[in-house]
Amino acid sequence: MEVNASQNDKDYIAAINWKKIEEYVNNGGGTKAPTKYAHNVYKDETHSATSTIKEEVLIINPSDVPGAIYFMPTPKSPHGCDVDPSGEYIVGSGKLAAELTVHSFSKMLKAIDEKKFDGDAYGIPILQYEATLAGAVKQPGLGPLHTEFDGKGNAYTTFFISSEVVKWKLGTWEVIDRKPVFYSVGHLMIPGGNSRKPFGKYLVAMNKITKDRYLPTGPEVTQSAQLFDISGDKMEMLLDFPTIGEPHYAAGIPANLIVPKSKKIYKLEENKHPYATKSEAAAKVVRKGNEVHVYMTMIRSHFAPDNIEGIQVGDKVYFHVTNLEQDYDVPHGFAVIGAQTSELLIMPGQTETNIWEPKQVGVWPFYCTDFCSALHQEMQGYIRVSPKGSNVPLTYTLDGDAVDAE
Ligand SMILES: [Cu+2]
Repeated sequence: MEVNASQNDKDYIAAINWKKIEEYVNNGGGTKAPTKYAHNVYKDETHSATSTIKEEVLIINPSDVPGAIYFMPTPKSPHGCDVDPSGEYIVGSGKLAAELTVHSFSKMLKAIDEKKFDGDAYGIPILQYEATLAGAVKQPGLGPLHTEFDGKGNAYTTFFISSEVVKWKLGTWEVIDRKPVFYSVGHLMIPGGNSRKPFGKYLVAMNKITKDRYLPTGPEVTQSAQLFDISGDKMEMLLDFPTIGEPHYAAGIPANLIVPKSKKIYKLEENKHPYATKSEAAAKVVRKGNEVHVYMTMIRSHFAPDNIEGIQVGDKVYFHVTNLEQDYDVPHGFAVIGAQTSELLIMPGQTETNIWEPKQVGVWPFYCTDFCSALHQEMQGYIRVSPKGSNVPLTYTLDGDAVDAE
């Protein structure tokens, strides 16, 4: 696919007028095709998601919607396609091109208006190359991939092959600065750098290949990122650090936009999870055929109930666990030895459910998996699993007192 993608002198950037497509759909356009996909919706108040399986999808053939899509020819396998904060410049990084091609939004609209076409592809009109061209950055580097902007008229493009970030000026297309990175940079991130109002003080280069930079800890070594100060004319590297992966189109914003909106706890009185247990006194164990529902609470540093008997091999045990803490940064974890599901990490005021199907007779511990207090290691309980058909009654302890199950 890559070979086919890179063999032409020019490929296309597609300009899509989604409003035309919306209008077409609202007027009954498109064809429905059978499919199967899950539509998942998470609800904050129940701390859980519902899945609806949808069996139909609407398909739009763009050549049926006049004016919806135009192709802009762009040299040599464009990779990134980034629009500057003003909305005027569209940077198409031809991975194999000697120049960095920049299209003009206003020239594109004019070319559409004047029907400056150069044939079509797949029924989509191709705009004349010269008619949309804003300019080109000459010999910027090798292998341009992605561009972000500082909001002060400058663009920063990553070059995968020559391993560098290049700063250049919008409109004059001159290269202002270049800094080597270690190595093979893909995406980059300026906080707000792909928005209309960048916070253009810092830039993070995300590098795919590190080779000799860090300890050889396995067949794959860690990837790397580099933080630059871009407030001056020249970029200055502040920090070079190992990282995992190269997040695609990572975005950043100043911390003060996040801090006041950060969630501290889930309020217990707002918890509408159908299996929530809002006090230790309400904790209980209920059998329904071979299903056992354990309504459990957790608070520093114990579970309620904490000792359960009368579970049988072949039962399906649902632990509906509510964290009763109403204090910031006090999650508790829940795991059972022998469970084949993953553990739970439950935030203050939240309810989550874990399913356990005991396969063997014995006494099985369950325990908190998130260090919560000096007594964290003591935050545990036990479940006695009896053979299938056993007459051991279903009982449990609450605060040391034995209780018979419902
Ligand atoms: Cu805990």
